[in-house]
Amino acid sequence: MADEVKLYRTWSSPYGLRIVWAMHIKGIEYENVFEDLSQKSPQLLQYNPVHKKIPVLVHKGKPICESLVILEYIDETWKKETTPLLPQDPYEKAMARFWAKFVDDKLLPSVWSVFTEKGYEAKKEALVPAVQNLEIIEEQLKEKKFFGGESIGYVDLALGWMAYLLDVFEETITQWGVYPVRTKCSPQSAYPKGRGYGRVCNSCGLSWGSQNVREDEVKLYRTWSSRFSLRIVWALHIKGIEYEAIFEDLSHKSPQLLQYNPVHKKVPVLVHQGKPICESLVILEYIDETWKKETTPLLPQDPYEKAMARFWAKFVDDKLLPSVTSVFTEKGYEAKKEALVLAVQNLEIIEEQLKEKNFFGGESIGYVDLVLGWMAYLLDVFEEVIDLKLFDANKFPLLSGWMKNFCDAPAIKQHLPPRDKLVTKYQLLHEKYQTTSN
Ligand SMILES: N[C@@H](CCC(=O)N[C@@H](CS)C(=O)NCC(=O)O)C(=O)O
Repeated sequence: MADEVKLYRTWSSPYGLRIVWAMHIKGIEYENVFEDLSQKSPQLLQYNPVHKKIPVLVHKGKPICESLVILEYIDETWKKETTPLLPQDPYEKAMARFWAKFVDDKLLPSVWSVFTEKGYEAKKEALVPAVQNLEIIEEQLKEKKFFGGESIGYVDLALGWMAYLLDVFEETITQWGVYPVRTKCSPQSAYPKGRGYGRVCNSCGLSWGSQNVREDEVKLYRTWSSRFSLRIVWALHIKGIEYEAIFEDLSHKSPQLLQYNPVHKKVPVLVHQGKPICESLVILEYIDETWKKETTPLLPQDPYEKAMARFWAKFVDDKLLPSVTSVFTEKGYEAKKEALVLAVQNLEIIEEQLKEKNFFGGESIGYVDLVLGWMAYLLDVFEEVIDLKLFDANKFPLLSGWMKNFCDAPAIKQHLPPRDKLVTKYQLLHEKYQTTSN
């Protein structure tokens, strides 16, 4: 059937359940294909060769992997079915993406580690960050029934595992008591609803930034070398958006940075019309959705192509970047060589995606190109500093061509950090990694 929808999942996977719930909310008919993860089916391996994980949604014969990516695909593909899962306003949408990412990157791993840690003391210790993360997410529910407002939305689905699994965990690990969740004020609680600029926290009266923000004001908190910040610099220049750059010293973070990004305390932060957006992938989508007419969109318009771009950007941040970074951070030649194996495997995977294309975005630089941009100017800096060949241009002809094309593009070329300064910075960092004990 042309419109066929299949969901590869297990009966209990919380990631799979996100999709089940979304499909039922939207009223979409689909077939469940239950996997035994100790004996993955050839179909699963074929549909998700990169991660080999469920859930996979197969729509019209085409697979979509990664639950957060699938949720957005569902929302964009079946638009008319119900209230959208994600808000329509670009800022509210960015907030939803930020919190779903927080759930997956911080909250879920911290709660899970309480479950996996051995013994009472270790569990109690692991509980500290878990409770901190719960406090942070508690804040987001103020005056709301659901994270999505009146109805279940994207963040509710992302967090759904907590609603039925916490007390199962508690019962399993009998030491884990019920912890009262304190409430305290944070910038997020002072975020405006909708598009107003008066940001005052309802519970403590803390006012948030100036009330008289210029309509179009754009500020970027960054450092001169941050790989994540450069993604935003490039995107703003591609779109031709005027902005003010605020350079941070990460060893002495400014009160503004801490105020704007209290959760991660990291750059980049984009502040638009006085409202902060954090996390580079979230910021890139925000820029694309806010300044639509400026140029070719950074993300494709077709929901499936868009899901693919999100999948590959996530792959870069979750797999490729950490694997390349670990070659840099590992101590000694042998350990580096070992780390290189995984990095090269990931490079092979990404090389495949460039077949018959100049850029990941097609004819012009797009979302995935910006996310992968660090590779184009940093790999040979790493090679020089660690004195080890990371990247063989003959083995990766497409990536090698892409790196050149990317760095030659005017919006990028004019906004690359000076190479000698990078070498000095990474030399110092490398020395530190090689000499400090873990
Ligand atoms: N996932 C974040 C990562 C941002 C990040 O790691 N930024 C670094 C600079 S490259 C930072 O601000 N580090 C400060 C710290 O960790 O305290 C994003 O994509 O924006």
